[in-house]
Formats: sequence, C-alpha cells, structure tokens
Amino acid sequence: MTQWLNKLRKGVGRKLAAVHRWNAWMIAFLALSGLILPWGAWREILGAGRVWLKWLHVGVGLALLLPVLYYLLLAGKHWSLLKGRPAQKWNVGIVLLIMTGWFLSGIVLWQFRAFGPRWSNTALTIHDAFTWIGLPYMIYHSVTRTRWLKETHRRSVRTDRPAQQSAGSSPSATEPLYTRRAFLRSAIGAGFAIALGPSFVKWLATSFSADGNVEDLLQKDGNHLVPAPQPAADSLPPVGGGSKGMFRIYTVTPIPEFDNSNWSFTVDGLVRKTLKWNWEEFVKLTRTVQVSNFHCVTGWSVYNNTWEGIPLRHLLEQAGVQSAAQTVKFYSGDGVYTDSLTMKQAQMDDIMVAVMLDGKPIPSDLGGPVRLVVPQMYTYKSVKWLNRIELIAEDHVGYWEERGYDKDAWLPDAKRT
Ligand SMILES: Nc1nc2c(c(=O)[nH]1)N[C@H]1C(S)=C(S)[C@@H](COP(=O)(O)O)O[C@H]1N2
Ligand SMILES: [Mo]
Repeated sequence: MTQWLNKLRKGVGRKLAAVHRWNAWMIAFLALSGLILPWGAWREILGAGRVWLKWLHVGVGLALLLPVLYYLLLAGKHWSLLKGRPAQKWNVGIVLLIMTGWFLSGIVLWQFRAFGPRWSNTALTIHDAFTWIGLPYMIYHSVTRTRWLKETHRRSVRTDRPAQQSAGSSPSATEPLYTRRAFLRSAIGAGFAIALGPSFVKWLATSFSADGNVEDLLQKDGNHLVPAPQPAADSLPPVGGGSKGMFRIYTVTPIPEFDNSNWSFTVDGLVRKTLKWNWEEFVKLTRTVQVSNFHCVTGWSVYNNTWEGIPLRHLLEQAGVQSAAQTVKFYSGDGVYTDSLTMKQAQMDDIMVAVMLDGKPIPSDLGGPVRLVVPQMYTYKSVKWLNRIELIAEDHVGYWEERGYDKDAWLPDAKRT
C-alpha cells in the first residue's frame, strides 16, 4: 500500500513539478512584459517592438490556460497529497484565484473593441489590482522557496537528528540556522511590504478617488506661453463638471517644452492660403467648448472632459481646402508623432484643436499648449503638442499605426458625423 502511494507520489509529483515550472516561467514572462508595456520610458525605446510585446503578452496569457487545465486534471491527486498541509492548500487556491482574475480581465482587454470602453476600464483596474497583489505574492512565494533557502532548511533539519555524520558540527548550530531561515522569510516579506506598500496604497487612492489626478495635473504650471488663454463661461466652471478618471501620460519622446519664442501653429499643404500663427495671435482665435470622453486602446478612459478650443473644421474652412486634398495630416511638436484623418472624417463637428481642459491651459504633460481631440476615435488619434496641420493628396500612416495599431480607430459607439 505505501509502496503504491510512493509510486503515485513520484509519478504525479514529477508531473506537478513540470506544471509548476512551466507556470512559473510563463508568469515571470507575463509579469515582466506586463510591467514594461504601460511604462512610459519603454514606449520610446521599444517603438514597434511594443506592439509585438503586447501580442506576445496576450499569447502567453492565453497559453497559460494549458498548464492550468493540465493541473486541474491532476488536482484531485495533488489535493490528497496536501492532506494536513492547509498552508499549501491555501497557496494553491490563492494562485488559482489570481490567475483567474488576470485571465478574465485580460480577455476583456484583449477584445477591447467587442467589450467597449466601460468594460475595458473595469478590466484594466482589475488587471492592475491583481498585479499589485499577485505579483508580490508570487515573488515572495518563489523567493522563499529557492533552493538555497530549502538547503538551509534541510541542513537545519538534518542537524536536528542525533548521531548523524555531521557529528563534527556543534549541536548549537541548529538553532541559529533555523532562526536564520525564519528571519530571512520575514525580512524578505518586510522588504516587499516597504517597497511595494506605498505604491499600492497610492494606486488604490488614485483608482478610487474620482478626479484628484486631473486636478493635480492642471494645477501644475502647464506651459510657459503668455498670455494665458482666458476661459469661456462654459469652461470655468467646466460644464462637464470636471474630468472623471485619470490620464496616463503617454509620450514616445521626452516631453517637449514650448514658450512664445519657439511655438507656432501652421496649416499648410493643399490649401488656398497657408496659415501661420504665433501664440499671441493663436490665443485670439474664436474658441468653442465641448464635453467628451477620452478612451485609450490600452483600456483606460477619462470621462466628462470639458475641452475648449478651435473646431478643426473652422481652421480648414479658413485655410480653404483644395480639391486634390484627401488626407489631413497632424504633426506633433515632439518632431516624431504624427497621425491623420480622411478629409471626410475631418469634417466631424466635434474634432477640436484644444487649448484648455476644465477651464485651465492644457499642461505640457497632457499635450499642451495645443492638442488634438478626436472624441469618436481611440485617443492615439489625439495628437499631443499639435503644431502643424498639412493637407495632402496621398494617405498617411500615423506613428502607432505604422507600428501595428489598427488604422480604424473608431470607437464602437461612434456616430461618425
Ligand atoms: N505626440 C504624441 N501624441 C500622442 C501620443 C504620443 O505618444 N505622442 N500618445 C497617444 C495615445 S496612444 C494616447 S492614449 C493619448 C494619451 O494622452 P495623454 O498622455 O494626455 O493621457 O495621446 C495620444 N497622442
Ligand atoms: Mo493610447
């Protein structure tokens, strides 16, 4: 009977070990890629590689189903092996729960178009939450189970036994060794708590407080252009009631800084009249106010933004579009980022060359002094630090589209007019 059990233990044990190893490597990859993907500095470094990394992240995430399903086949036997070891049972449960949370929210983020922004937004919050809880948990788990710690443990256990070959070592060595292991465990735990605790609390605070962050951003001295634009009555206080949510600051270059000496705005290309303004002139153009939502393809949204600026249509009318023009190309003052709209899309009423957000000048972090806002499309279309609009006869593939983003940026519920 015991022989049979030992055999089973060995066979299942080997399979379980393999599942565990695969699972660990996949999660390590997902953790690393998952941390890199939203990380600002890596946007600049990776470029097109970022889109590949995203697909790898999705692919490995889906493939995680394989070891999990395989484990579930063995789970019954594993469970009986864990008899009398509640801590290990808990560990299995927690790990499975974390992976389920990651998996389900990951599916929604992957299929963001099918689910729409509200779902994506929730899924991203959940994906993040599971990361900030699950990752420290799994790192702790793997660090405290590394071989050298086990070795320490085994040695301490071995010296517990009397009359062993290690007779040379003094018996008093037992205590310190075991204590050292316990000490290391708590030290590592405390290290994680100190390193990750504050960022976790901050994350909690920003996710669950409605609009603190936008206000903070707007408080910061946005840009150095004078005179500051004066808000319209609808802008201050903002008719939208103030932005709800948190912008993630995205840029593929260092954030460019402008002042009156190096800023200008140009409309050129296939126009009847090239237009060029300096800031003092630009700030006098007639502006309108709109309230719209802001949806990034990576899942986050900011609702009820009150933007004040010049409707794109007005600028195009003023310049006079030549009939050969097919595409409106937008240039960022960062010198790198561009995007485009078809001439037909560019006629939509709500596209805005925005100067203010919630009654304040747009801070440079959010693309000020002037950014594009295309409310009916995912916001990679909303070019930050916009300083030139060119009408061209051919097509233009934008920065992220060249690197794998869909040319079709329409939101699922877009009216398209
Ligand atoms: N110049 C420039 N414009 C840009 C980007 C960028 O990296 N550079 N990122 C785009 C993307 S993908 C998004 S989601 C929004 C983010 O705007 P925010 O940084 O103000 O939150 O800006 C868009 N416009
Ligand atoms: Mo985005």
